[in-house]
Amino acid sequence: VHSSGILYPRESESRELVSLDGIWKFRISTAEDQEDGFRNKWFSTGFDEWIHMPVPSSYNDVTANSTLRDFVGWAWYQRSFFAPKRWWTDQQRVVLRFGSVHYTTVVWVNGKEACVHSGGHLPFQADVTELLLYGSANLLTVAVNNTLTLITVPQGHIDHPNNTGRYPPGTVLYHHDFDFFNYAGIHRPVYLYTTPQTYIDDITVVTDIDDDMGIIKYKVEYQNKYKDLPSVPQCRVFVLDKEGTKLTSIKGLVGKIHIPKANFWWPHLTHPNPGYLYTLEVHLFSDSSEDIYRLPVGIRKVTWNTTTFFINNIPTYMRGFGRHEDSNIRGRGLDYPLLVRDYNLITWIGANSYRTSHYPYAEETLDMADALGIMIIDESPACTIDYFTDELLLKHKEVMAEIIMRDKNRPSVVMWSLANEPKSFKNESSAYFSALVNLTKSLDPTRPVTFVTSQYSNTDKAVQFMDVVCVNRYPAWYSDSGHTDLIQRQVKYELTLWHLMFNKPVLVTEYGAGSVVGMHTAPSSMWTEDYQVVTLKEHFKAFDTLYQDGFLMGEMIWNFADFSTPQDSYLSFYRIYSSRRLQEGIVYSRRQPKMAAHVTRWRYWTLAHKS
Ligand code: GCB
Repeated sequence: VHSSGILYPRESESRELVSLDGIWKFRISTAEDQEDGFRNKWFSTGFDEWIHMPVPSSYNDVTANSTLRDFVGWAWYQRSFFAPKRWWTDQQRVVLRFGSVHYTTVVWVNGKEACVHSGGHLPFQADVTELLLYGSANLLTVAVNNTLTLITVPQGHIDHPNNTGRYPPGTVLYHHDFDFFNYAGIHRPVYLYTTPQTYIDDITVVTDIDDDMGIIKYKVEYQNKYKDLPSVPQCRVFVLDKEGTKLTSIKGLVGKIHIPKANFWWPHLTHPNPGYLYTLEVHLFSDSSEDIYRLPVGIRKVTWNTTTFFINNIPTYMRGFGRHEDSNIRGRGLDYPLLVRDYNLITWIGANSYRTSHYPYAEETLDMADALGIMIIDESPACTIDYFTDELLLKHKEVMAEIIMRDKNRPSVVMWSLANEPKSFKNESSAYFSALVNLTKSLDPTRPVTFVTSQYSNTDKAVQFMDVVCVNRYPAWYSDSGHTDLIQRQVKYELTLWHLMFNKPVLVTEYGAGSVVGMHTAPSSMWTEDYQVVTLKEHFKAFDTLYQDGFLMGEMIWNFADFSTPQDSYLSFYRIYSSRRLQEGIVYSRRQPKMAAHVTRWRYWTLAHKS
């Protein structure tokens, strides 16, 4: 659990920011000797052999080599950089921050260990002030291991088969139960940034509305690098509107600001000006310095009852998707053109929401959701938990604390999802999820908490603790394949049962069918675009009747775009395209629409105009 904040690095009058993204040196450990890099101290000697590797990116798909695509173990990155002398003379604190590295990471600066982190989708940082050489070159080394075990989040399995007739000695078979490729590497931006020695460590904002008044409650936490502050620093906080005009200011590390006739944060297509963001400009004064940090703030209120979800007291129906951070070549690496293209497609289709299935997405990605008014269900990386142990629970709690620390201030984040499709028919899932909900609520009492189930209302042991029922269902695809004629009946029946059983709003977090772009038949048959369209349309009809019953909170198609699946998964023989790319998207991997995107667009814009 973070003992300190993890604010996004932003430059200001008191902070410098240097990007370390680019082409790094890269090599992997040999299959027979996973410890070679540690033993030979690659972190101080440098690499003798290496290839070029882009950062940020997954390393799996950038070469034409299956060894690297399918690699499991320690992979090594290295680069050098300069730290200006003035950072030292100005007594700056220097922090090295990674947006995310998948999964277990060790970082060295000039041969000395700077930090260790485990967990693939969240930021971490280290104070490197004392490790740097100022005014000369510094060597940065990152070792990353993508091995998943029963106590990582997500869980993975490694088999050591002992049948030497079929497998040579030493064979390692790697499996996981989740349905996406386990991309690895330095996935998000790497920054060096500076702060004064007394610095703003964290800001927490909770907003509320009262008639047309916006209310911002804030708390600023500070730290001093040397811990011996002579006096408590002074704090002054300004609120700026979208145009940058200062509206008001207030003194104190903790406070409550009132904005009369405020512009509230609204979702896409519910208001002429969705995603309105104010700026909270925080100034922290100590005896010798001033630190300044600007935080975007959207003023909105999230509430829910047993049937309905509200934004700013208005019933809000979610029209959206499940997604993946996935694309050709770069895998899960952050890519700005792709990011903007995806949002342009999402808003063109008329969606107002998506779930960050099945892990927390990049901060840069959520920044755009904040600014465009896209509601986010922020999901932890706990996909398909199979074995519920105390050790896993501990790690899972740590991950929830890290997600909330990172995303607590985002207006776009309207719900936390603890997990996707855990084996929640098992009795032990009950105590596990009850503990996790309690922790999440204690860290953030303002947002609903859920997890996404694939169970049935009479088999699930954990949905009872959640605020909202989120279910994944595949009628006419995984069950009663080919029978699109059964969809309406089955959807209505099952969703109604869920509501009757738990008396909570119901959100369909996955449904749909796979299709290969350009493949058509009449009548429609599985894997054609026609079949995908029929599947969606039958669901739309079912949702329309349920909508009138009043407990349906929204609909999310699986998936926004085609994504990669591994060849060694239990599902791989269902998967087309050398089992490598799952075709469930309504846009395909080059981010162009399939027929289903046009049909969804028609649906979502119609829904938006109805509400
Ligand atoms: C699910 C999973 C998702 C899969 C999808 C499928 O229920 O949550 O990760 O990709 O089904 O098609 O198997």
